[in-house]
Formats: sequence, C-alpha cells, structure tokens
Amino acid sequence: MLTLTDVIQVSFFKRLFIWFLGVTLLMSTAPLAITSADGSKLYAEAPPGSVIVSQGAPVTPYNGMVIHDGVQSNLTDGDLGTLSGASTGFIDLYLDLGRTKTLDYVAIHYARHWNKTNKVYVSDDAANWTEVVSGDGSIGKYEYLQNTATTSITDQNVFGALLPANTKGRYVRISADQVYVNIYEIQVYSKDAG
Ligand SMILES: [Ca+2]
Repeated sequence: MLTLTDVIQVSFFKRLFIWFLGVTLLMSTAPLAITSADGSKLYAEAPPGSVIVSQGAPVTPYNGMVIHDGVQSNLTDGDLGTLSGASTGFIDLYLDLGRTKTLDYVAIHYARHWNKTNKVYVSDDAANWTEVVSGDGSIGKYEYLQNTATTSITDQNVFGALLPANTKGRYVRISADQVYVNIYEIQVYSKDAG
C-alpha cells in the first residue's frame, strides 16, 4: 500500500522528470542562429570557450588560384582592414594551423555578396580534403552571417559557419566561385588554443 511519503516522492520524481524533459526540449530547440533587427543577417555564433586559432597562420593559394589583390598574409593578420583576393578569378586557398586541432567555427570577413558555390574543407595533409560546409549564401539554408541587401564590391560582410561536431584538421581551405570577392580576414575557432 502506498504511504503519503511514497506519494510525495513519486510526485517529486515526476516533477523532476517533467522539469528535466522541459529543459532538454528547450535546449534542443533553442535557436543557434541570430537574426538582426532588420532581419537581414542570420548566423550562428562561435561556441562559448572557442577562440581564434588562425591568426598569423600561413595562407597558400590552391588549385591554381591567383592572388591579384593584396597579399595572402593579409587574411590572417588580425586586421579587418587589410585584404587579399582574386579579382576576376575564383577563391581557393588554405590556412595552416600548425597542427591538427578540433575545429568549431569559421568566420570569413569579405566584400561583396557571397553567393554562388562556396565551401569550407579541412585536411591533415593539404592534399586530401574533407568538405565540412557547402552553401550558396541562401538565408536560412546555411548558418551564414550575411547582408544580402548589398552586392557592392566595397561593402564588407561576414560569413559565419558552425562546423560539424568533431571536425578536426590542421589545414582549413575555403573556396568560392564568385568573382570580385575580396577577403579581409579568415578566422578559425577552436577550444584547442595551444
Ligand atoms: Ca586582414
């Protein structure tokens, strides 16, 4: 036979379960994306505790990309005012982080609308690449921060993408088919800052 204490305990655990269920549901549905007040930007933030590990990383043009604008070291110099780009050509280049790390997030500061195909890859040897992000700049389709109101070549913009869980790599490569894209800075985030 159930005593009053049993009933209270059952009730307590039932409430605890419901609370736990509620918190879990809330966390699983909490939006990672943030929309700006004017609705023009949609992006995911770098996870808490994740820091930029790409500053000063050597940048190498890849796959026949030709640097026409600036120098590639401008892409990891920590200065959002210094750029590098391909002018009329495509973007395809990679950063060397020095050793393999677990990577969380990539932010690319650039000018001009980041439409057409653009991708992020990781690699341990700069030869075999794993694609981790692919998109065309569509709002809501990918976790990109963007301002689609402008396509001006001089307006700065930023692309932010959360990487799939357990993404690891020493080299991070980005590619874009769009032409006349200048990039000001590439920021790779990791909790493995050493
Ligand atoms: Ca820069």
